[in-house]
Amino acid sequence: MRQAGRYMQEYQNIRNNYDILEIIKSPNLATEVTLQPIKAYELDAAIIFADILPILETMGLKLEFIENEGPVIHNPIRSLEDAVSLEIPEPINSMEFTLKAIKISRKCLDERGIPLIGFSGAPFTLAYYAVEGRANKNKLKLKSIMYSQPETWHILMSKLAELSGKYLLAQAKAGAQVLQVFDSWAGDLSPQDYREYVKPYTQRVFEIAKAANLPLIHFTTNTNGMLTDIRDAGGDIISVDWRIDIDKAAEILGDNVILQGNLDPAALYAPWPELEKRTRYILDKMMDRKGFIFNLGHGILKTTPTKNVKRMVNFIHEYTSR
Ligand code: 1CP
Repeated sequence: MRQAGRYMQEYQNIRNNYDILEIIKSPNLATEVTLQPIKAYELDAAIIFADILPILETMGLKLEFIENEGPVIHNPIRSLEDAVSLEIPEPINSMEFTLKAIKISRKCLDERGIPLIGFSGAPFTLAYYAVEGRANKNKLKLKSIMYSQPETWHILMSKLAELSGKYLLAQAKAGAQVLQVFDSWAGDLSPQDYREYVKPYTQRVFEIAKAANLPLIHFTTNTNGMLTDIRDAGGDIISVDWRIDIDKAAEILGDNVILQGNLDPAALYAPWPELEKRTRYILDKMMDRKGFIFNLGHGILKTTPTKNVKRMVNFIHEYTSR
């Protein structure tokens, strides 16, 4: 997830000639990058090469990815008027580039029997970028709107929820076979703030996306103190980070959801016996759990040694087919 290709030489080669938005907005390049990890490793699914942030551009926000800094919004949301002025155009038109990339990628993936994951940001994580404008760990601008401008918050979060839900449906229509909702920063909230200010809007996204009749994945990090709230916000599959034992998460979440996770991305830097031990630890605990999806607990890191990725993926296949 995220930066799936960023640690790969094949991706760097393309990035030397294009910036990230150019790749995302070219369906052919986006398809090529989507396929890179599939060609390199025996993975069970592909994720469309896109980002959670371009949808904000369609609402009227000015997005730029700055080298060595990250995403910047040049006209962030700070007032009621700003939130009111946000547009909700039909993603079928406004996100046509990613929808085309999904269509083209599906053709190549079908030959290999590999399913394609589409995705969108959850309202809170999108609001973080829309309001702060640039990275800000404390999220003080975001939280002060949340606490003290209820109308601005409601309008902003409602619009993001509608758009995110519609975008997921558009991706399903274009050919995505699984839909993943990224709420990467939900864990920066207290559980009671999550329930009061965020959960209803995430629920709305899942409610809209349900019409696609596809498996829905709910991804968060740092939310182990509020896993049941995350589960109740929606999703057939709950993604779990490495800050909790996976069997403990399973116990908390109960039998009605599927789990995804939960390797620490840093484990891919460990010598093979250490990486194998950590991989096996998760698999042994989850071997009998229906539908379990082995994954990293967050995005793969930029300097990850690719030989370890390959060895781990092969090991998982061998170990689970015995
Ligand atoms: O080439 C580059 O500049 C690398 C950076 C990069 C990449 C490869 C960004 C910038 N986005 C992406 C693609 C991307 N983003 C995918 C594609 C599919 C894949 O290959 O995995 C996906 C699923 C995302 C999702 C995404 N973008 C999330 C949610 C998941 C997560 O990792 O938490 C978030 C929060 C973003 C925002 C984003 N995009 C890029 C950056 C540097 C950031 C900010 C991250 C941050 O604030 O820490």
